[in-house]
Amino acid sequence: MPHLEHIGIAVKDAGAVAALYEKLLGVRPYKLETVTREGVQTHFISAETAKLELLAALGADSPVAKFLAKRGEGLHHLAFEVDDARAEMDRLTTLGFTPLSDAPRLGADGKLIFFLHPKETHGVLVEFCQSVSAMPAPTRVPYRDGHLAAFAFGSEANPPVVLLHGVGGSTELELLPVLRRLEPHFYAVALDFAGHGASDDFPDLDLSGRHFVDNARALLDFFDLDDANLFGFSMGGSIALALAHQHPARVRSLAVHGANFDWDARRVRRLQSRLNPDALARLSPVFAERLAEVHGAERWAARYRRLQAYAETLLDGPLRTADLIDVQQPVLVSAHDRDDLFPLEVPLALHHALPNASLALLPGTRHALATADPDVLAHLLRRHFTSLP
Ligand code: CMX
Repeated sequence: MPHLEHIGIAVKDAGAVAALYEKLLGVRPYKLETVTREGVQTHFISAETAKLELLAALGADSPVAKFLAKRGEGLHHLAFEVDDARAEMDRLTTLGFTPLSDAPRLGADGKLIFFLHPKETHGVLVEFCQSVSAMPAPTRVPYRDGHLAAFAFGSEANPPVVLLHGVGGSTELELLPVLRRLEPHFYAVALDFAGHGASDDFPDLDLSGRHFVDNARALLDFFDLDDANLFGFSMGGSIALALAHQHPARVRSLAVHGANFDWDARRVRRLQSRLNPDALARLSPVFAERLAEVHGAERWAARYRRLQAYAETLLDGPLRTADLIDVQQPVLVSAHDRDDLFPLEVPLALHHALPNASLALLPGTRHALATADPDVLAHLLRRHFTSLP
């Protein structure tokens, strides 16, 4: 069922209207985006169940300029989010509507959009939109003799959250849906670890948990983040815990999903078999194709082989069970209840070992962040990170 994604409001002076909504709702715009093709500059304000999109005209040809001249400031359109804009357009055309474009086109906020004329919809311009969430250009964080890639979302005025992906994953592969949901409320910065995603390979480095902790510390330094909230999936969760243990003053609170801290030879072997590129290409060809898109066609298999070697280092990782008692920050431990890599005992034991932990189990059978409902996960994270004193 489509939901109301945003309400477009035509404005003459976006600054004045933003100041008004700050008085009314206590929130400032979290994003400003120019969409030249639509002739608009947009300020986005989060109003919880939907966004407000303040639309200012870029020039006299803009549909918004025409609207303002004819009708003055006010409600410009309602936008409903659908899973598939093209299919929705076809459905509505069959019902006799005439969409304003031949095909959905790229609008603001990573959305494919199309409109129905207000003459067909009782005087209100109606937009349908589909999230396509293209990756923004990475920020290149200098690290050793190369660069790590980071992706920043939302307003710097909001509380910071740093997101860390799992082994063999990346921001693009695992974190994007959650990032988009945190964007209105946080300054959300995600890191691609060395040898992952858009980061460099650092071939001279023998990858280990210590290096990944150091990657995350470099990110905090570069973005000048103190008192950050951390979210990590799987390996990213262990790295978040180790970072909080080593640099307690820099970490306000943590959330870890599908993280393991207790490695033995059997668990290392299971992880290594998952990182076997030949087996993966055979068993999950679609995922292997995605990996080729994100890491590069030549590179992903080599990167995965290198991570099989990294898995050996987990037996002597940067955080030991005995260290967990010293992680004093509030930690939300979450996992899928039927995770196929780490059994339920793992999050339960982690919850038990941490002095200030809460626990959330999500229904799910796979050790993959992509299978978690991003609305549920983002809701849990937001509650955890904002309910702190
Ligand atoms: N809401 C309600 N009525 C509207 C309207 C709106 N947003 N825009 C125009 N109208 C009304 C006009 O008042 C006019 O009514 P009357 O005939 O009763 O006077 C009628 O529609 C025709 O208006 P027009 O000025 O002749 O405008 P056009 O038909 O040339 O264009 C529209 C209207 C909707 C086709 C055009 O504005 C359009 O293509 N809009 C879609 C694109 C857009 O708005 N982009 C900006 C937002 C982008 C984003 O959200 O990213």
